[in-house]
Amino acid sequence: MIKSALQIARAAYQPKLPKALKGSVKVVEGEKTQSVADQKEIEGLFPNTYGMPVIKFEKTDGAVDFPAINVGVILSGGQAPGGHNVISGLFDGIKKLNADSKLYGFILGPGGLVDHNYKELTAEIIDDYRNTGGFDIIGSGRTKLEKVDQFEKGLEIIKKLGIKALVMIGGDDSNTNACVLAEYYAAKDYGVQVIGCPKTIDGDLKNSMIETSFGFDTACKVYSEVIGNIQRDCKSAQKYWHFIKLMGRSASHIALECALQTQPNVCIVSEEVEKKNMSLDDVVVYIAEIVAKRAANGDNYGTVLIPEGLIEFIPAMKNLIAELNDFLAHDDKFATLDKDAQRDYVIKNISKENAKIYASLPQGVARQLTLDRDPHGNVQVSLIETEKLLSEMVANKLEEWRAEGKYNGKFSRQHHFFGYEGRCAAPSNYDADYCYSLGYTASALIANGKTGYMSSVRNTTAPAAEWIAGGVPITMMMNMERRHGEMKPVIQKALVELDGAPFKKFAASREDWAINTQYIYPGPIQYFGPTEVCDQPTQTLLLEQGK
Ligand code: FBP
Repeated sequence: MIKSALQIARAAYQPKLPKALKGSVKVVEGEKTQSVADQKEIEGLFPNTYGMPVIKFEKTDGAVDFPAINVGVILSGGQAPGGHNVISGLFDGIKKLNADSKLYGFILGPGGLVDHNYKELTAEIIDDYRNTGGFDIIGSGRTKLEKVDQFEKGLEIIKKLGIKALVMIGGDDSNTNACVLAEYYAAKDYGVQVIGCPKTIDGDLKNSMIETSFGFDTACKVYSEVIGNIQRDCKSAQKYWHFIKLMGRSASHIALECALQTQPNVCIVSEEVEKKNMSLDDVVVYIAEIVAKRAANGDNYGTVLIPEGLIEFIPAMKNLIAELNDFLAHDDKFATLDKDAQRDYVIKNISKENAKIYASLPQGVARQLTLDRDPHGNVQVSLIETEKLLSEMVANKLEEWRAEGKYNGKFSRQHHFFGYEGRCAAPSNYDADYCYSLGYTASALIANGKTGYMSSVRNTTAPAAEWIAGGVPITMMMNMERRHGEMKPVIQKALVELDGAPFKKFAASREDWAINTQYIYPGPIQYFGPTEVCDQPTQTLLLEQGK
């Protein structure tokens, strides 16, 4: 591997650990737990892993003799900065227990377990990946581990390699599957433990016990750096409006965090759009009014942040997408028509209400809604260029207002999408420390015989020495939700809370940011330097913790 100068220097960084993990640990058990909702159903589905207590680790004196253990690790779903540090923390943790312990990585995600595709992660390999971004040490994948034959196939290789515990590093769905697997292996008495680790840049896997998912910090810092740079360019030239779409799937945590870090002129929060039952036109009018007000002050420039999942949160668009999914799934004629005929055909064959919305959409977006579909036949919402959709509709609205004499400005547009460039960045100090601690904690959970737990590290806005390491039963985070037409137990996704401190801070400032240019330029992530520059957690976390 050819290494950059930063990679070489950064390899020497020793991630910080909570005080409790620095020597031998003892388990302190809390109260027994319940699932967040649907307690009866979840308890019935997880009789062996339901109701376990939250646990935390405390330092204890004296070394404990521990036999060598073999552990398997899987990276699941989208990349998030810090995954390599979870693995290095886990590696160091099991080696500390016994130098003969071994770590096996399953290749390209959960599929690697089922297909028996693995490699042993030796000290030499681990050292090459410490404090680096990416998941390329073993690769990741989106295969869902949910069927009994997959669990049994996995067990064959687990037995062959003498693996005592599996660590699943993933988002809400992967950790749901980890919990189902833990329950299955416990029910069968196979003697295999399963531990989860909270990963996703989207920031939507969090609750009272999991403060944040790893990768959110670094990804938001990368996006905020570039948004800040664009804002400075924008203010210097004073000639463009920049429409910036941000990754994050459904929840708007990334857009909100970037807004708090950079103070753009506009940031749309999908959860608010849904709550206020806003139409697409309402969103367009909201942005156009800010453009017009700024133009009246001579400011024909600005920035607009748009969360990736917005379209699905606009109730009318949601209905349109649902009808299109259904209509196109049962139609044979659409695919045989040419482009223009396809648009007319859809307009004639869907409900009047939805046809009106469909007809009002720019050609390109209307086309994306009917063409780009996933293997289940659903619209791939993340491929819809919402930033272009909104900017085009705002331009049309402003032209209407110009004709009515209500607007007299210039509106030149630029478009951006920030997503993949943030997912594999070298982890910030926060993520490097947090991930290493999560991995190390996973090793302590394994050593203490736990299964069906998610590794948890809390109090992370305090110095790392004061962080609280422990485990949370995954069943505690579950509720029943309809998936593919069936009620299933799943980890509840955390959306932006409109009565939460981060949104409230944003809502209280946004009018000022809209009209009085108040841009902040966060600059690039710093890995070396003063702690107030290098070790800041996200604004979201600080505000949530009242700091
Ligand atoms: P995870 O939920 O698996 O962490 O993935 C997050 C994410 O980056 C989303 O923000 C985005 O919508 C999606 O993955 C993109 O997926 P893909 O990498 O398959 O294009």
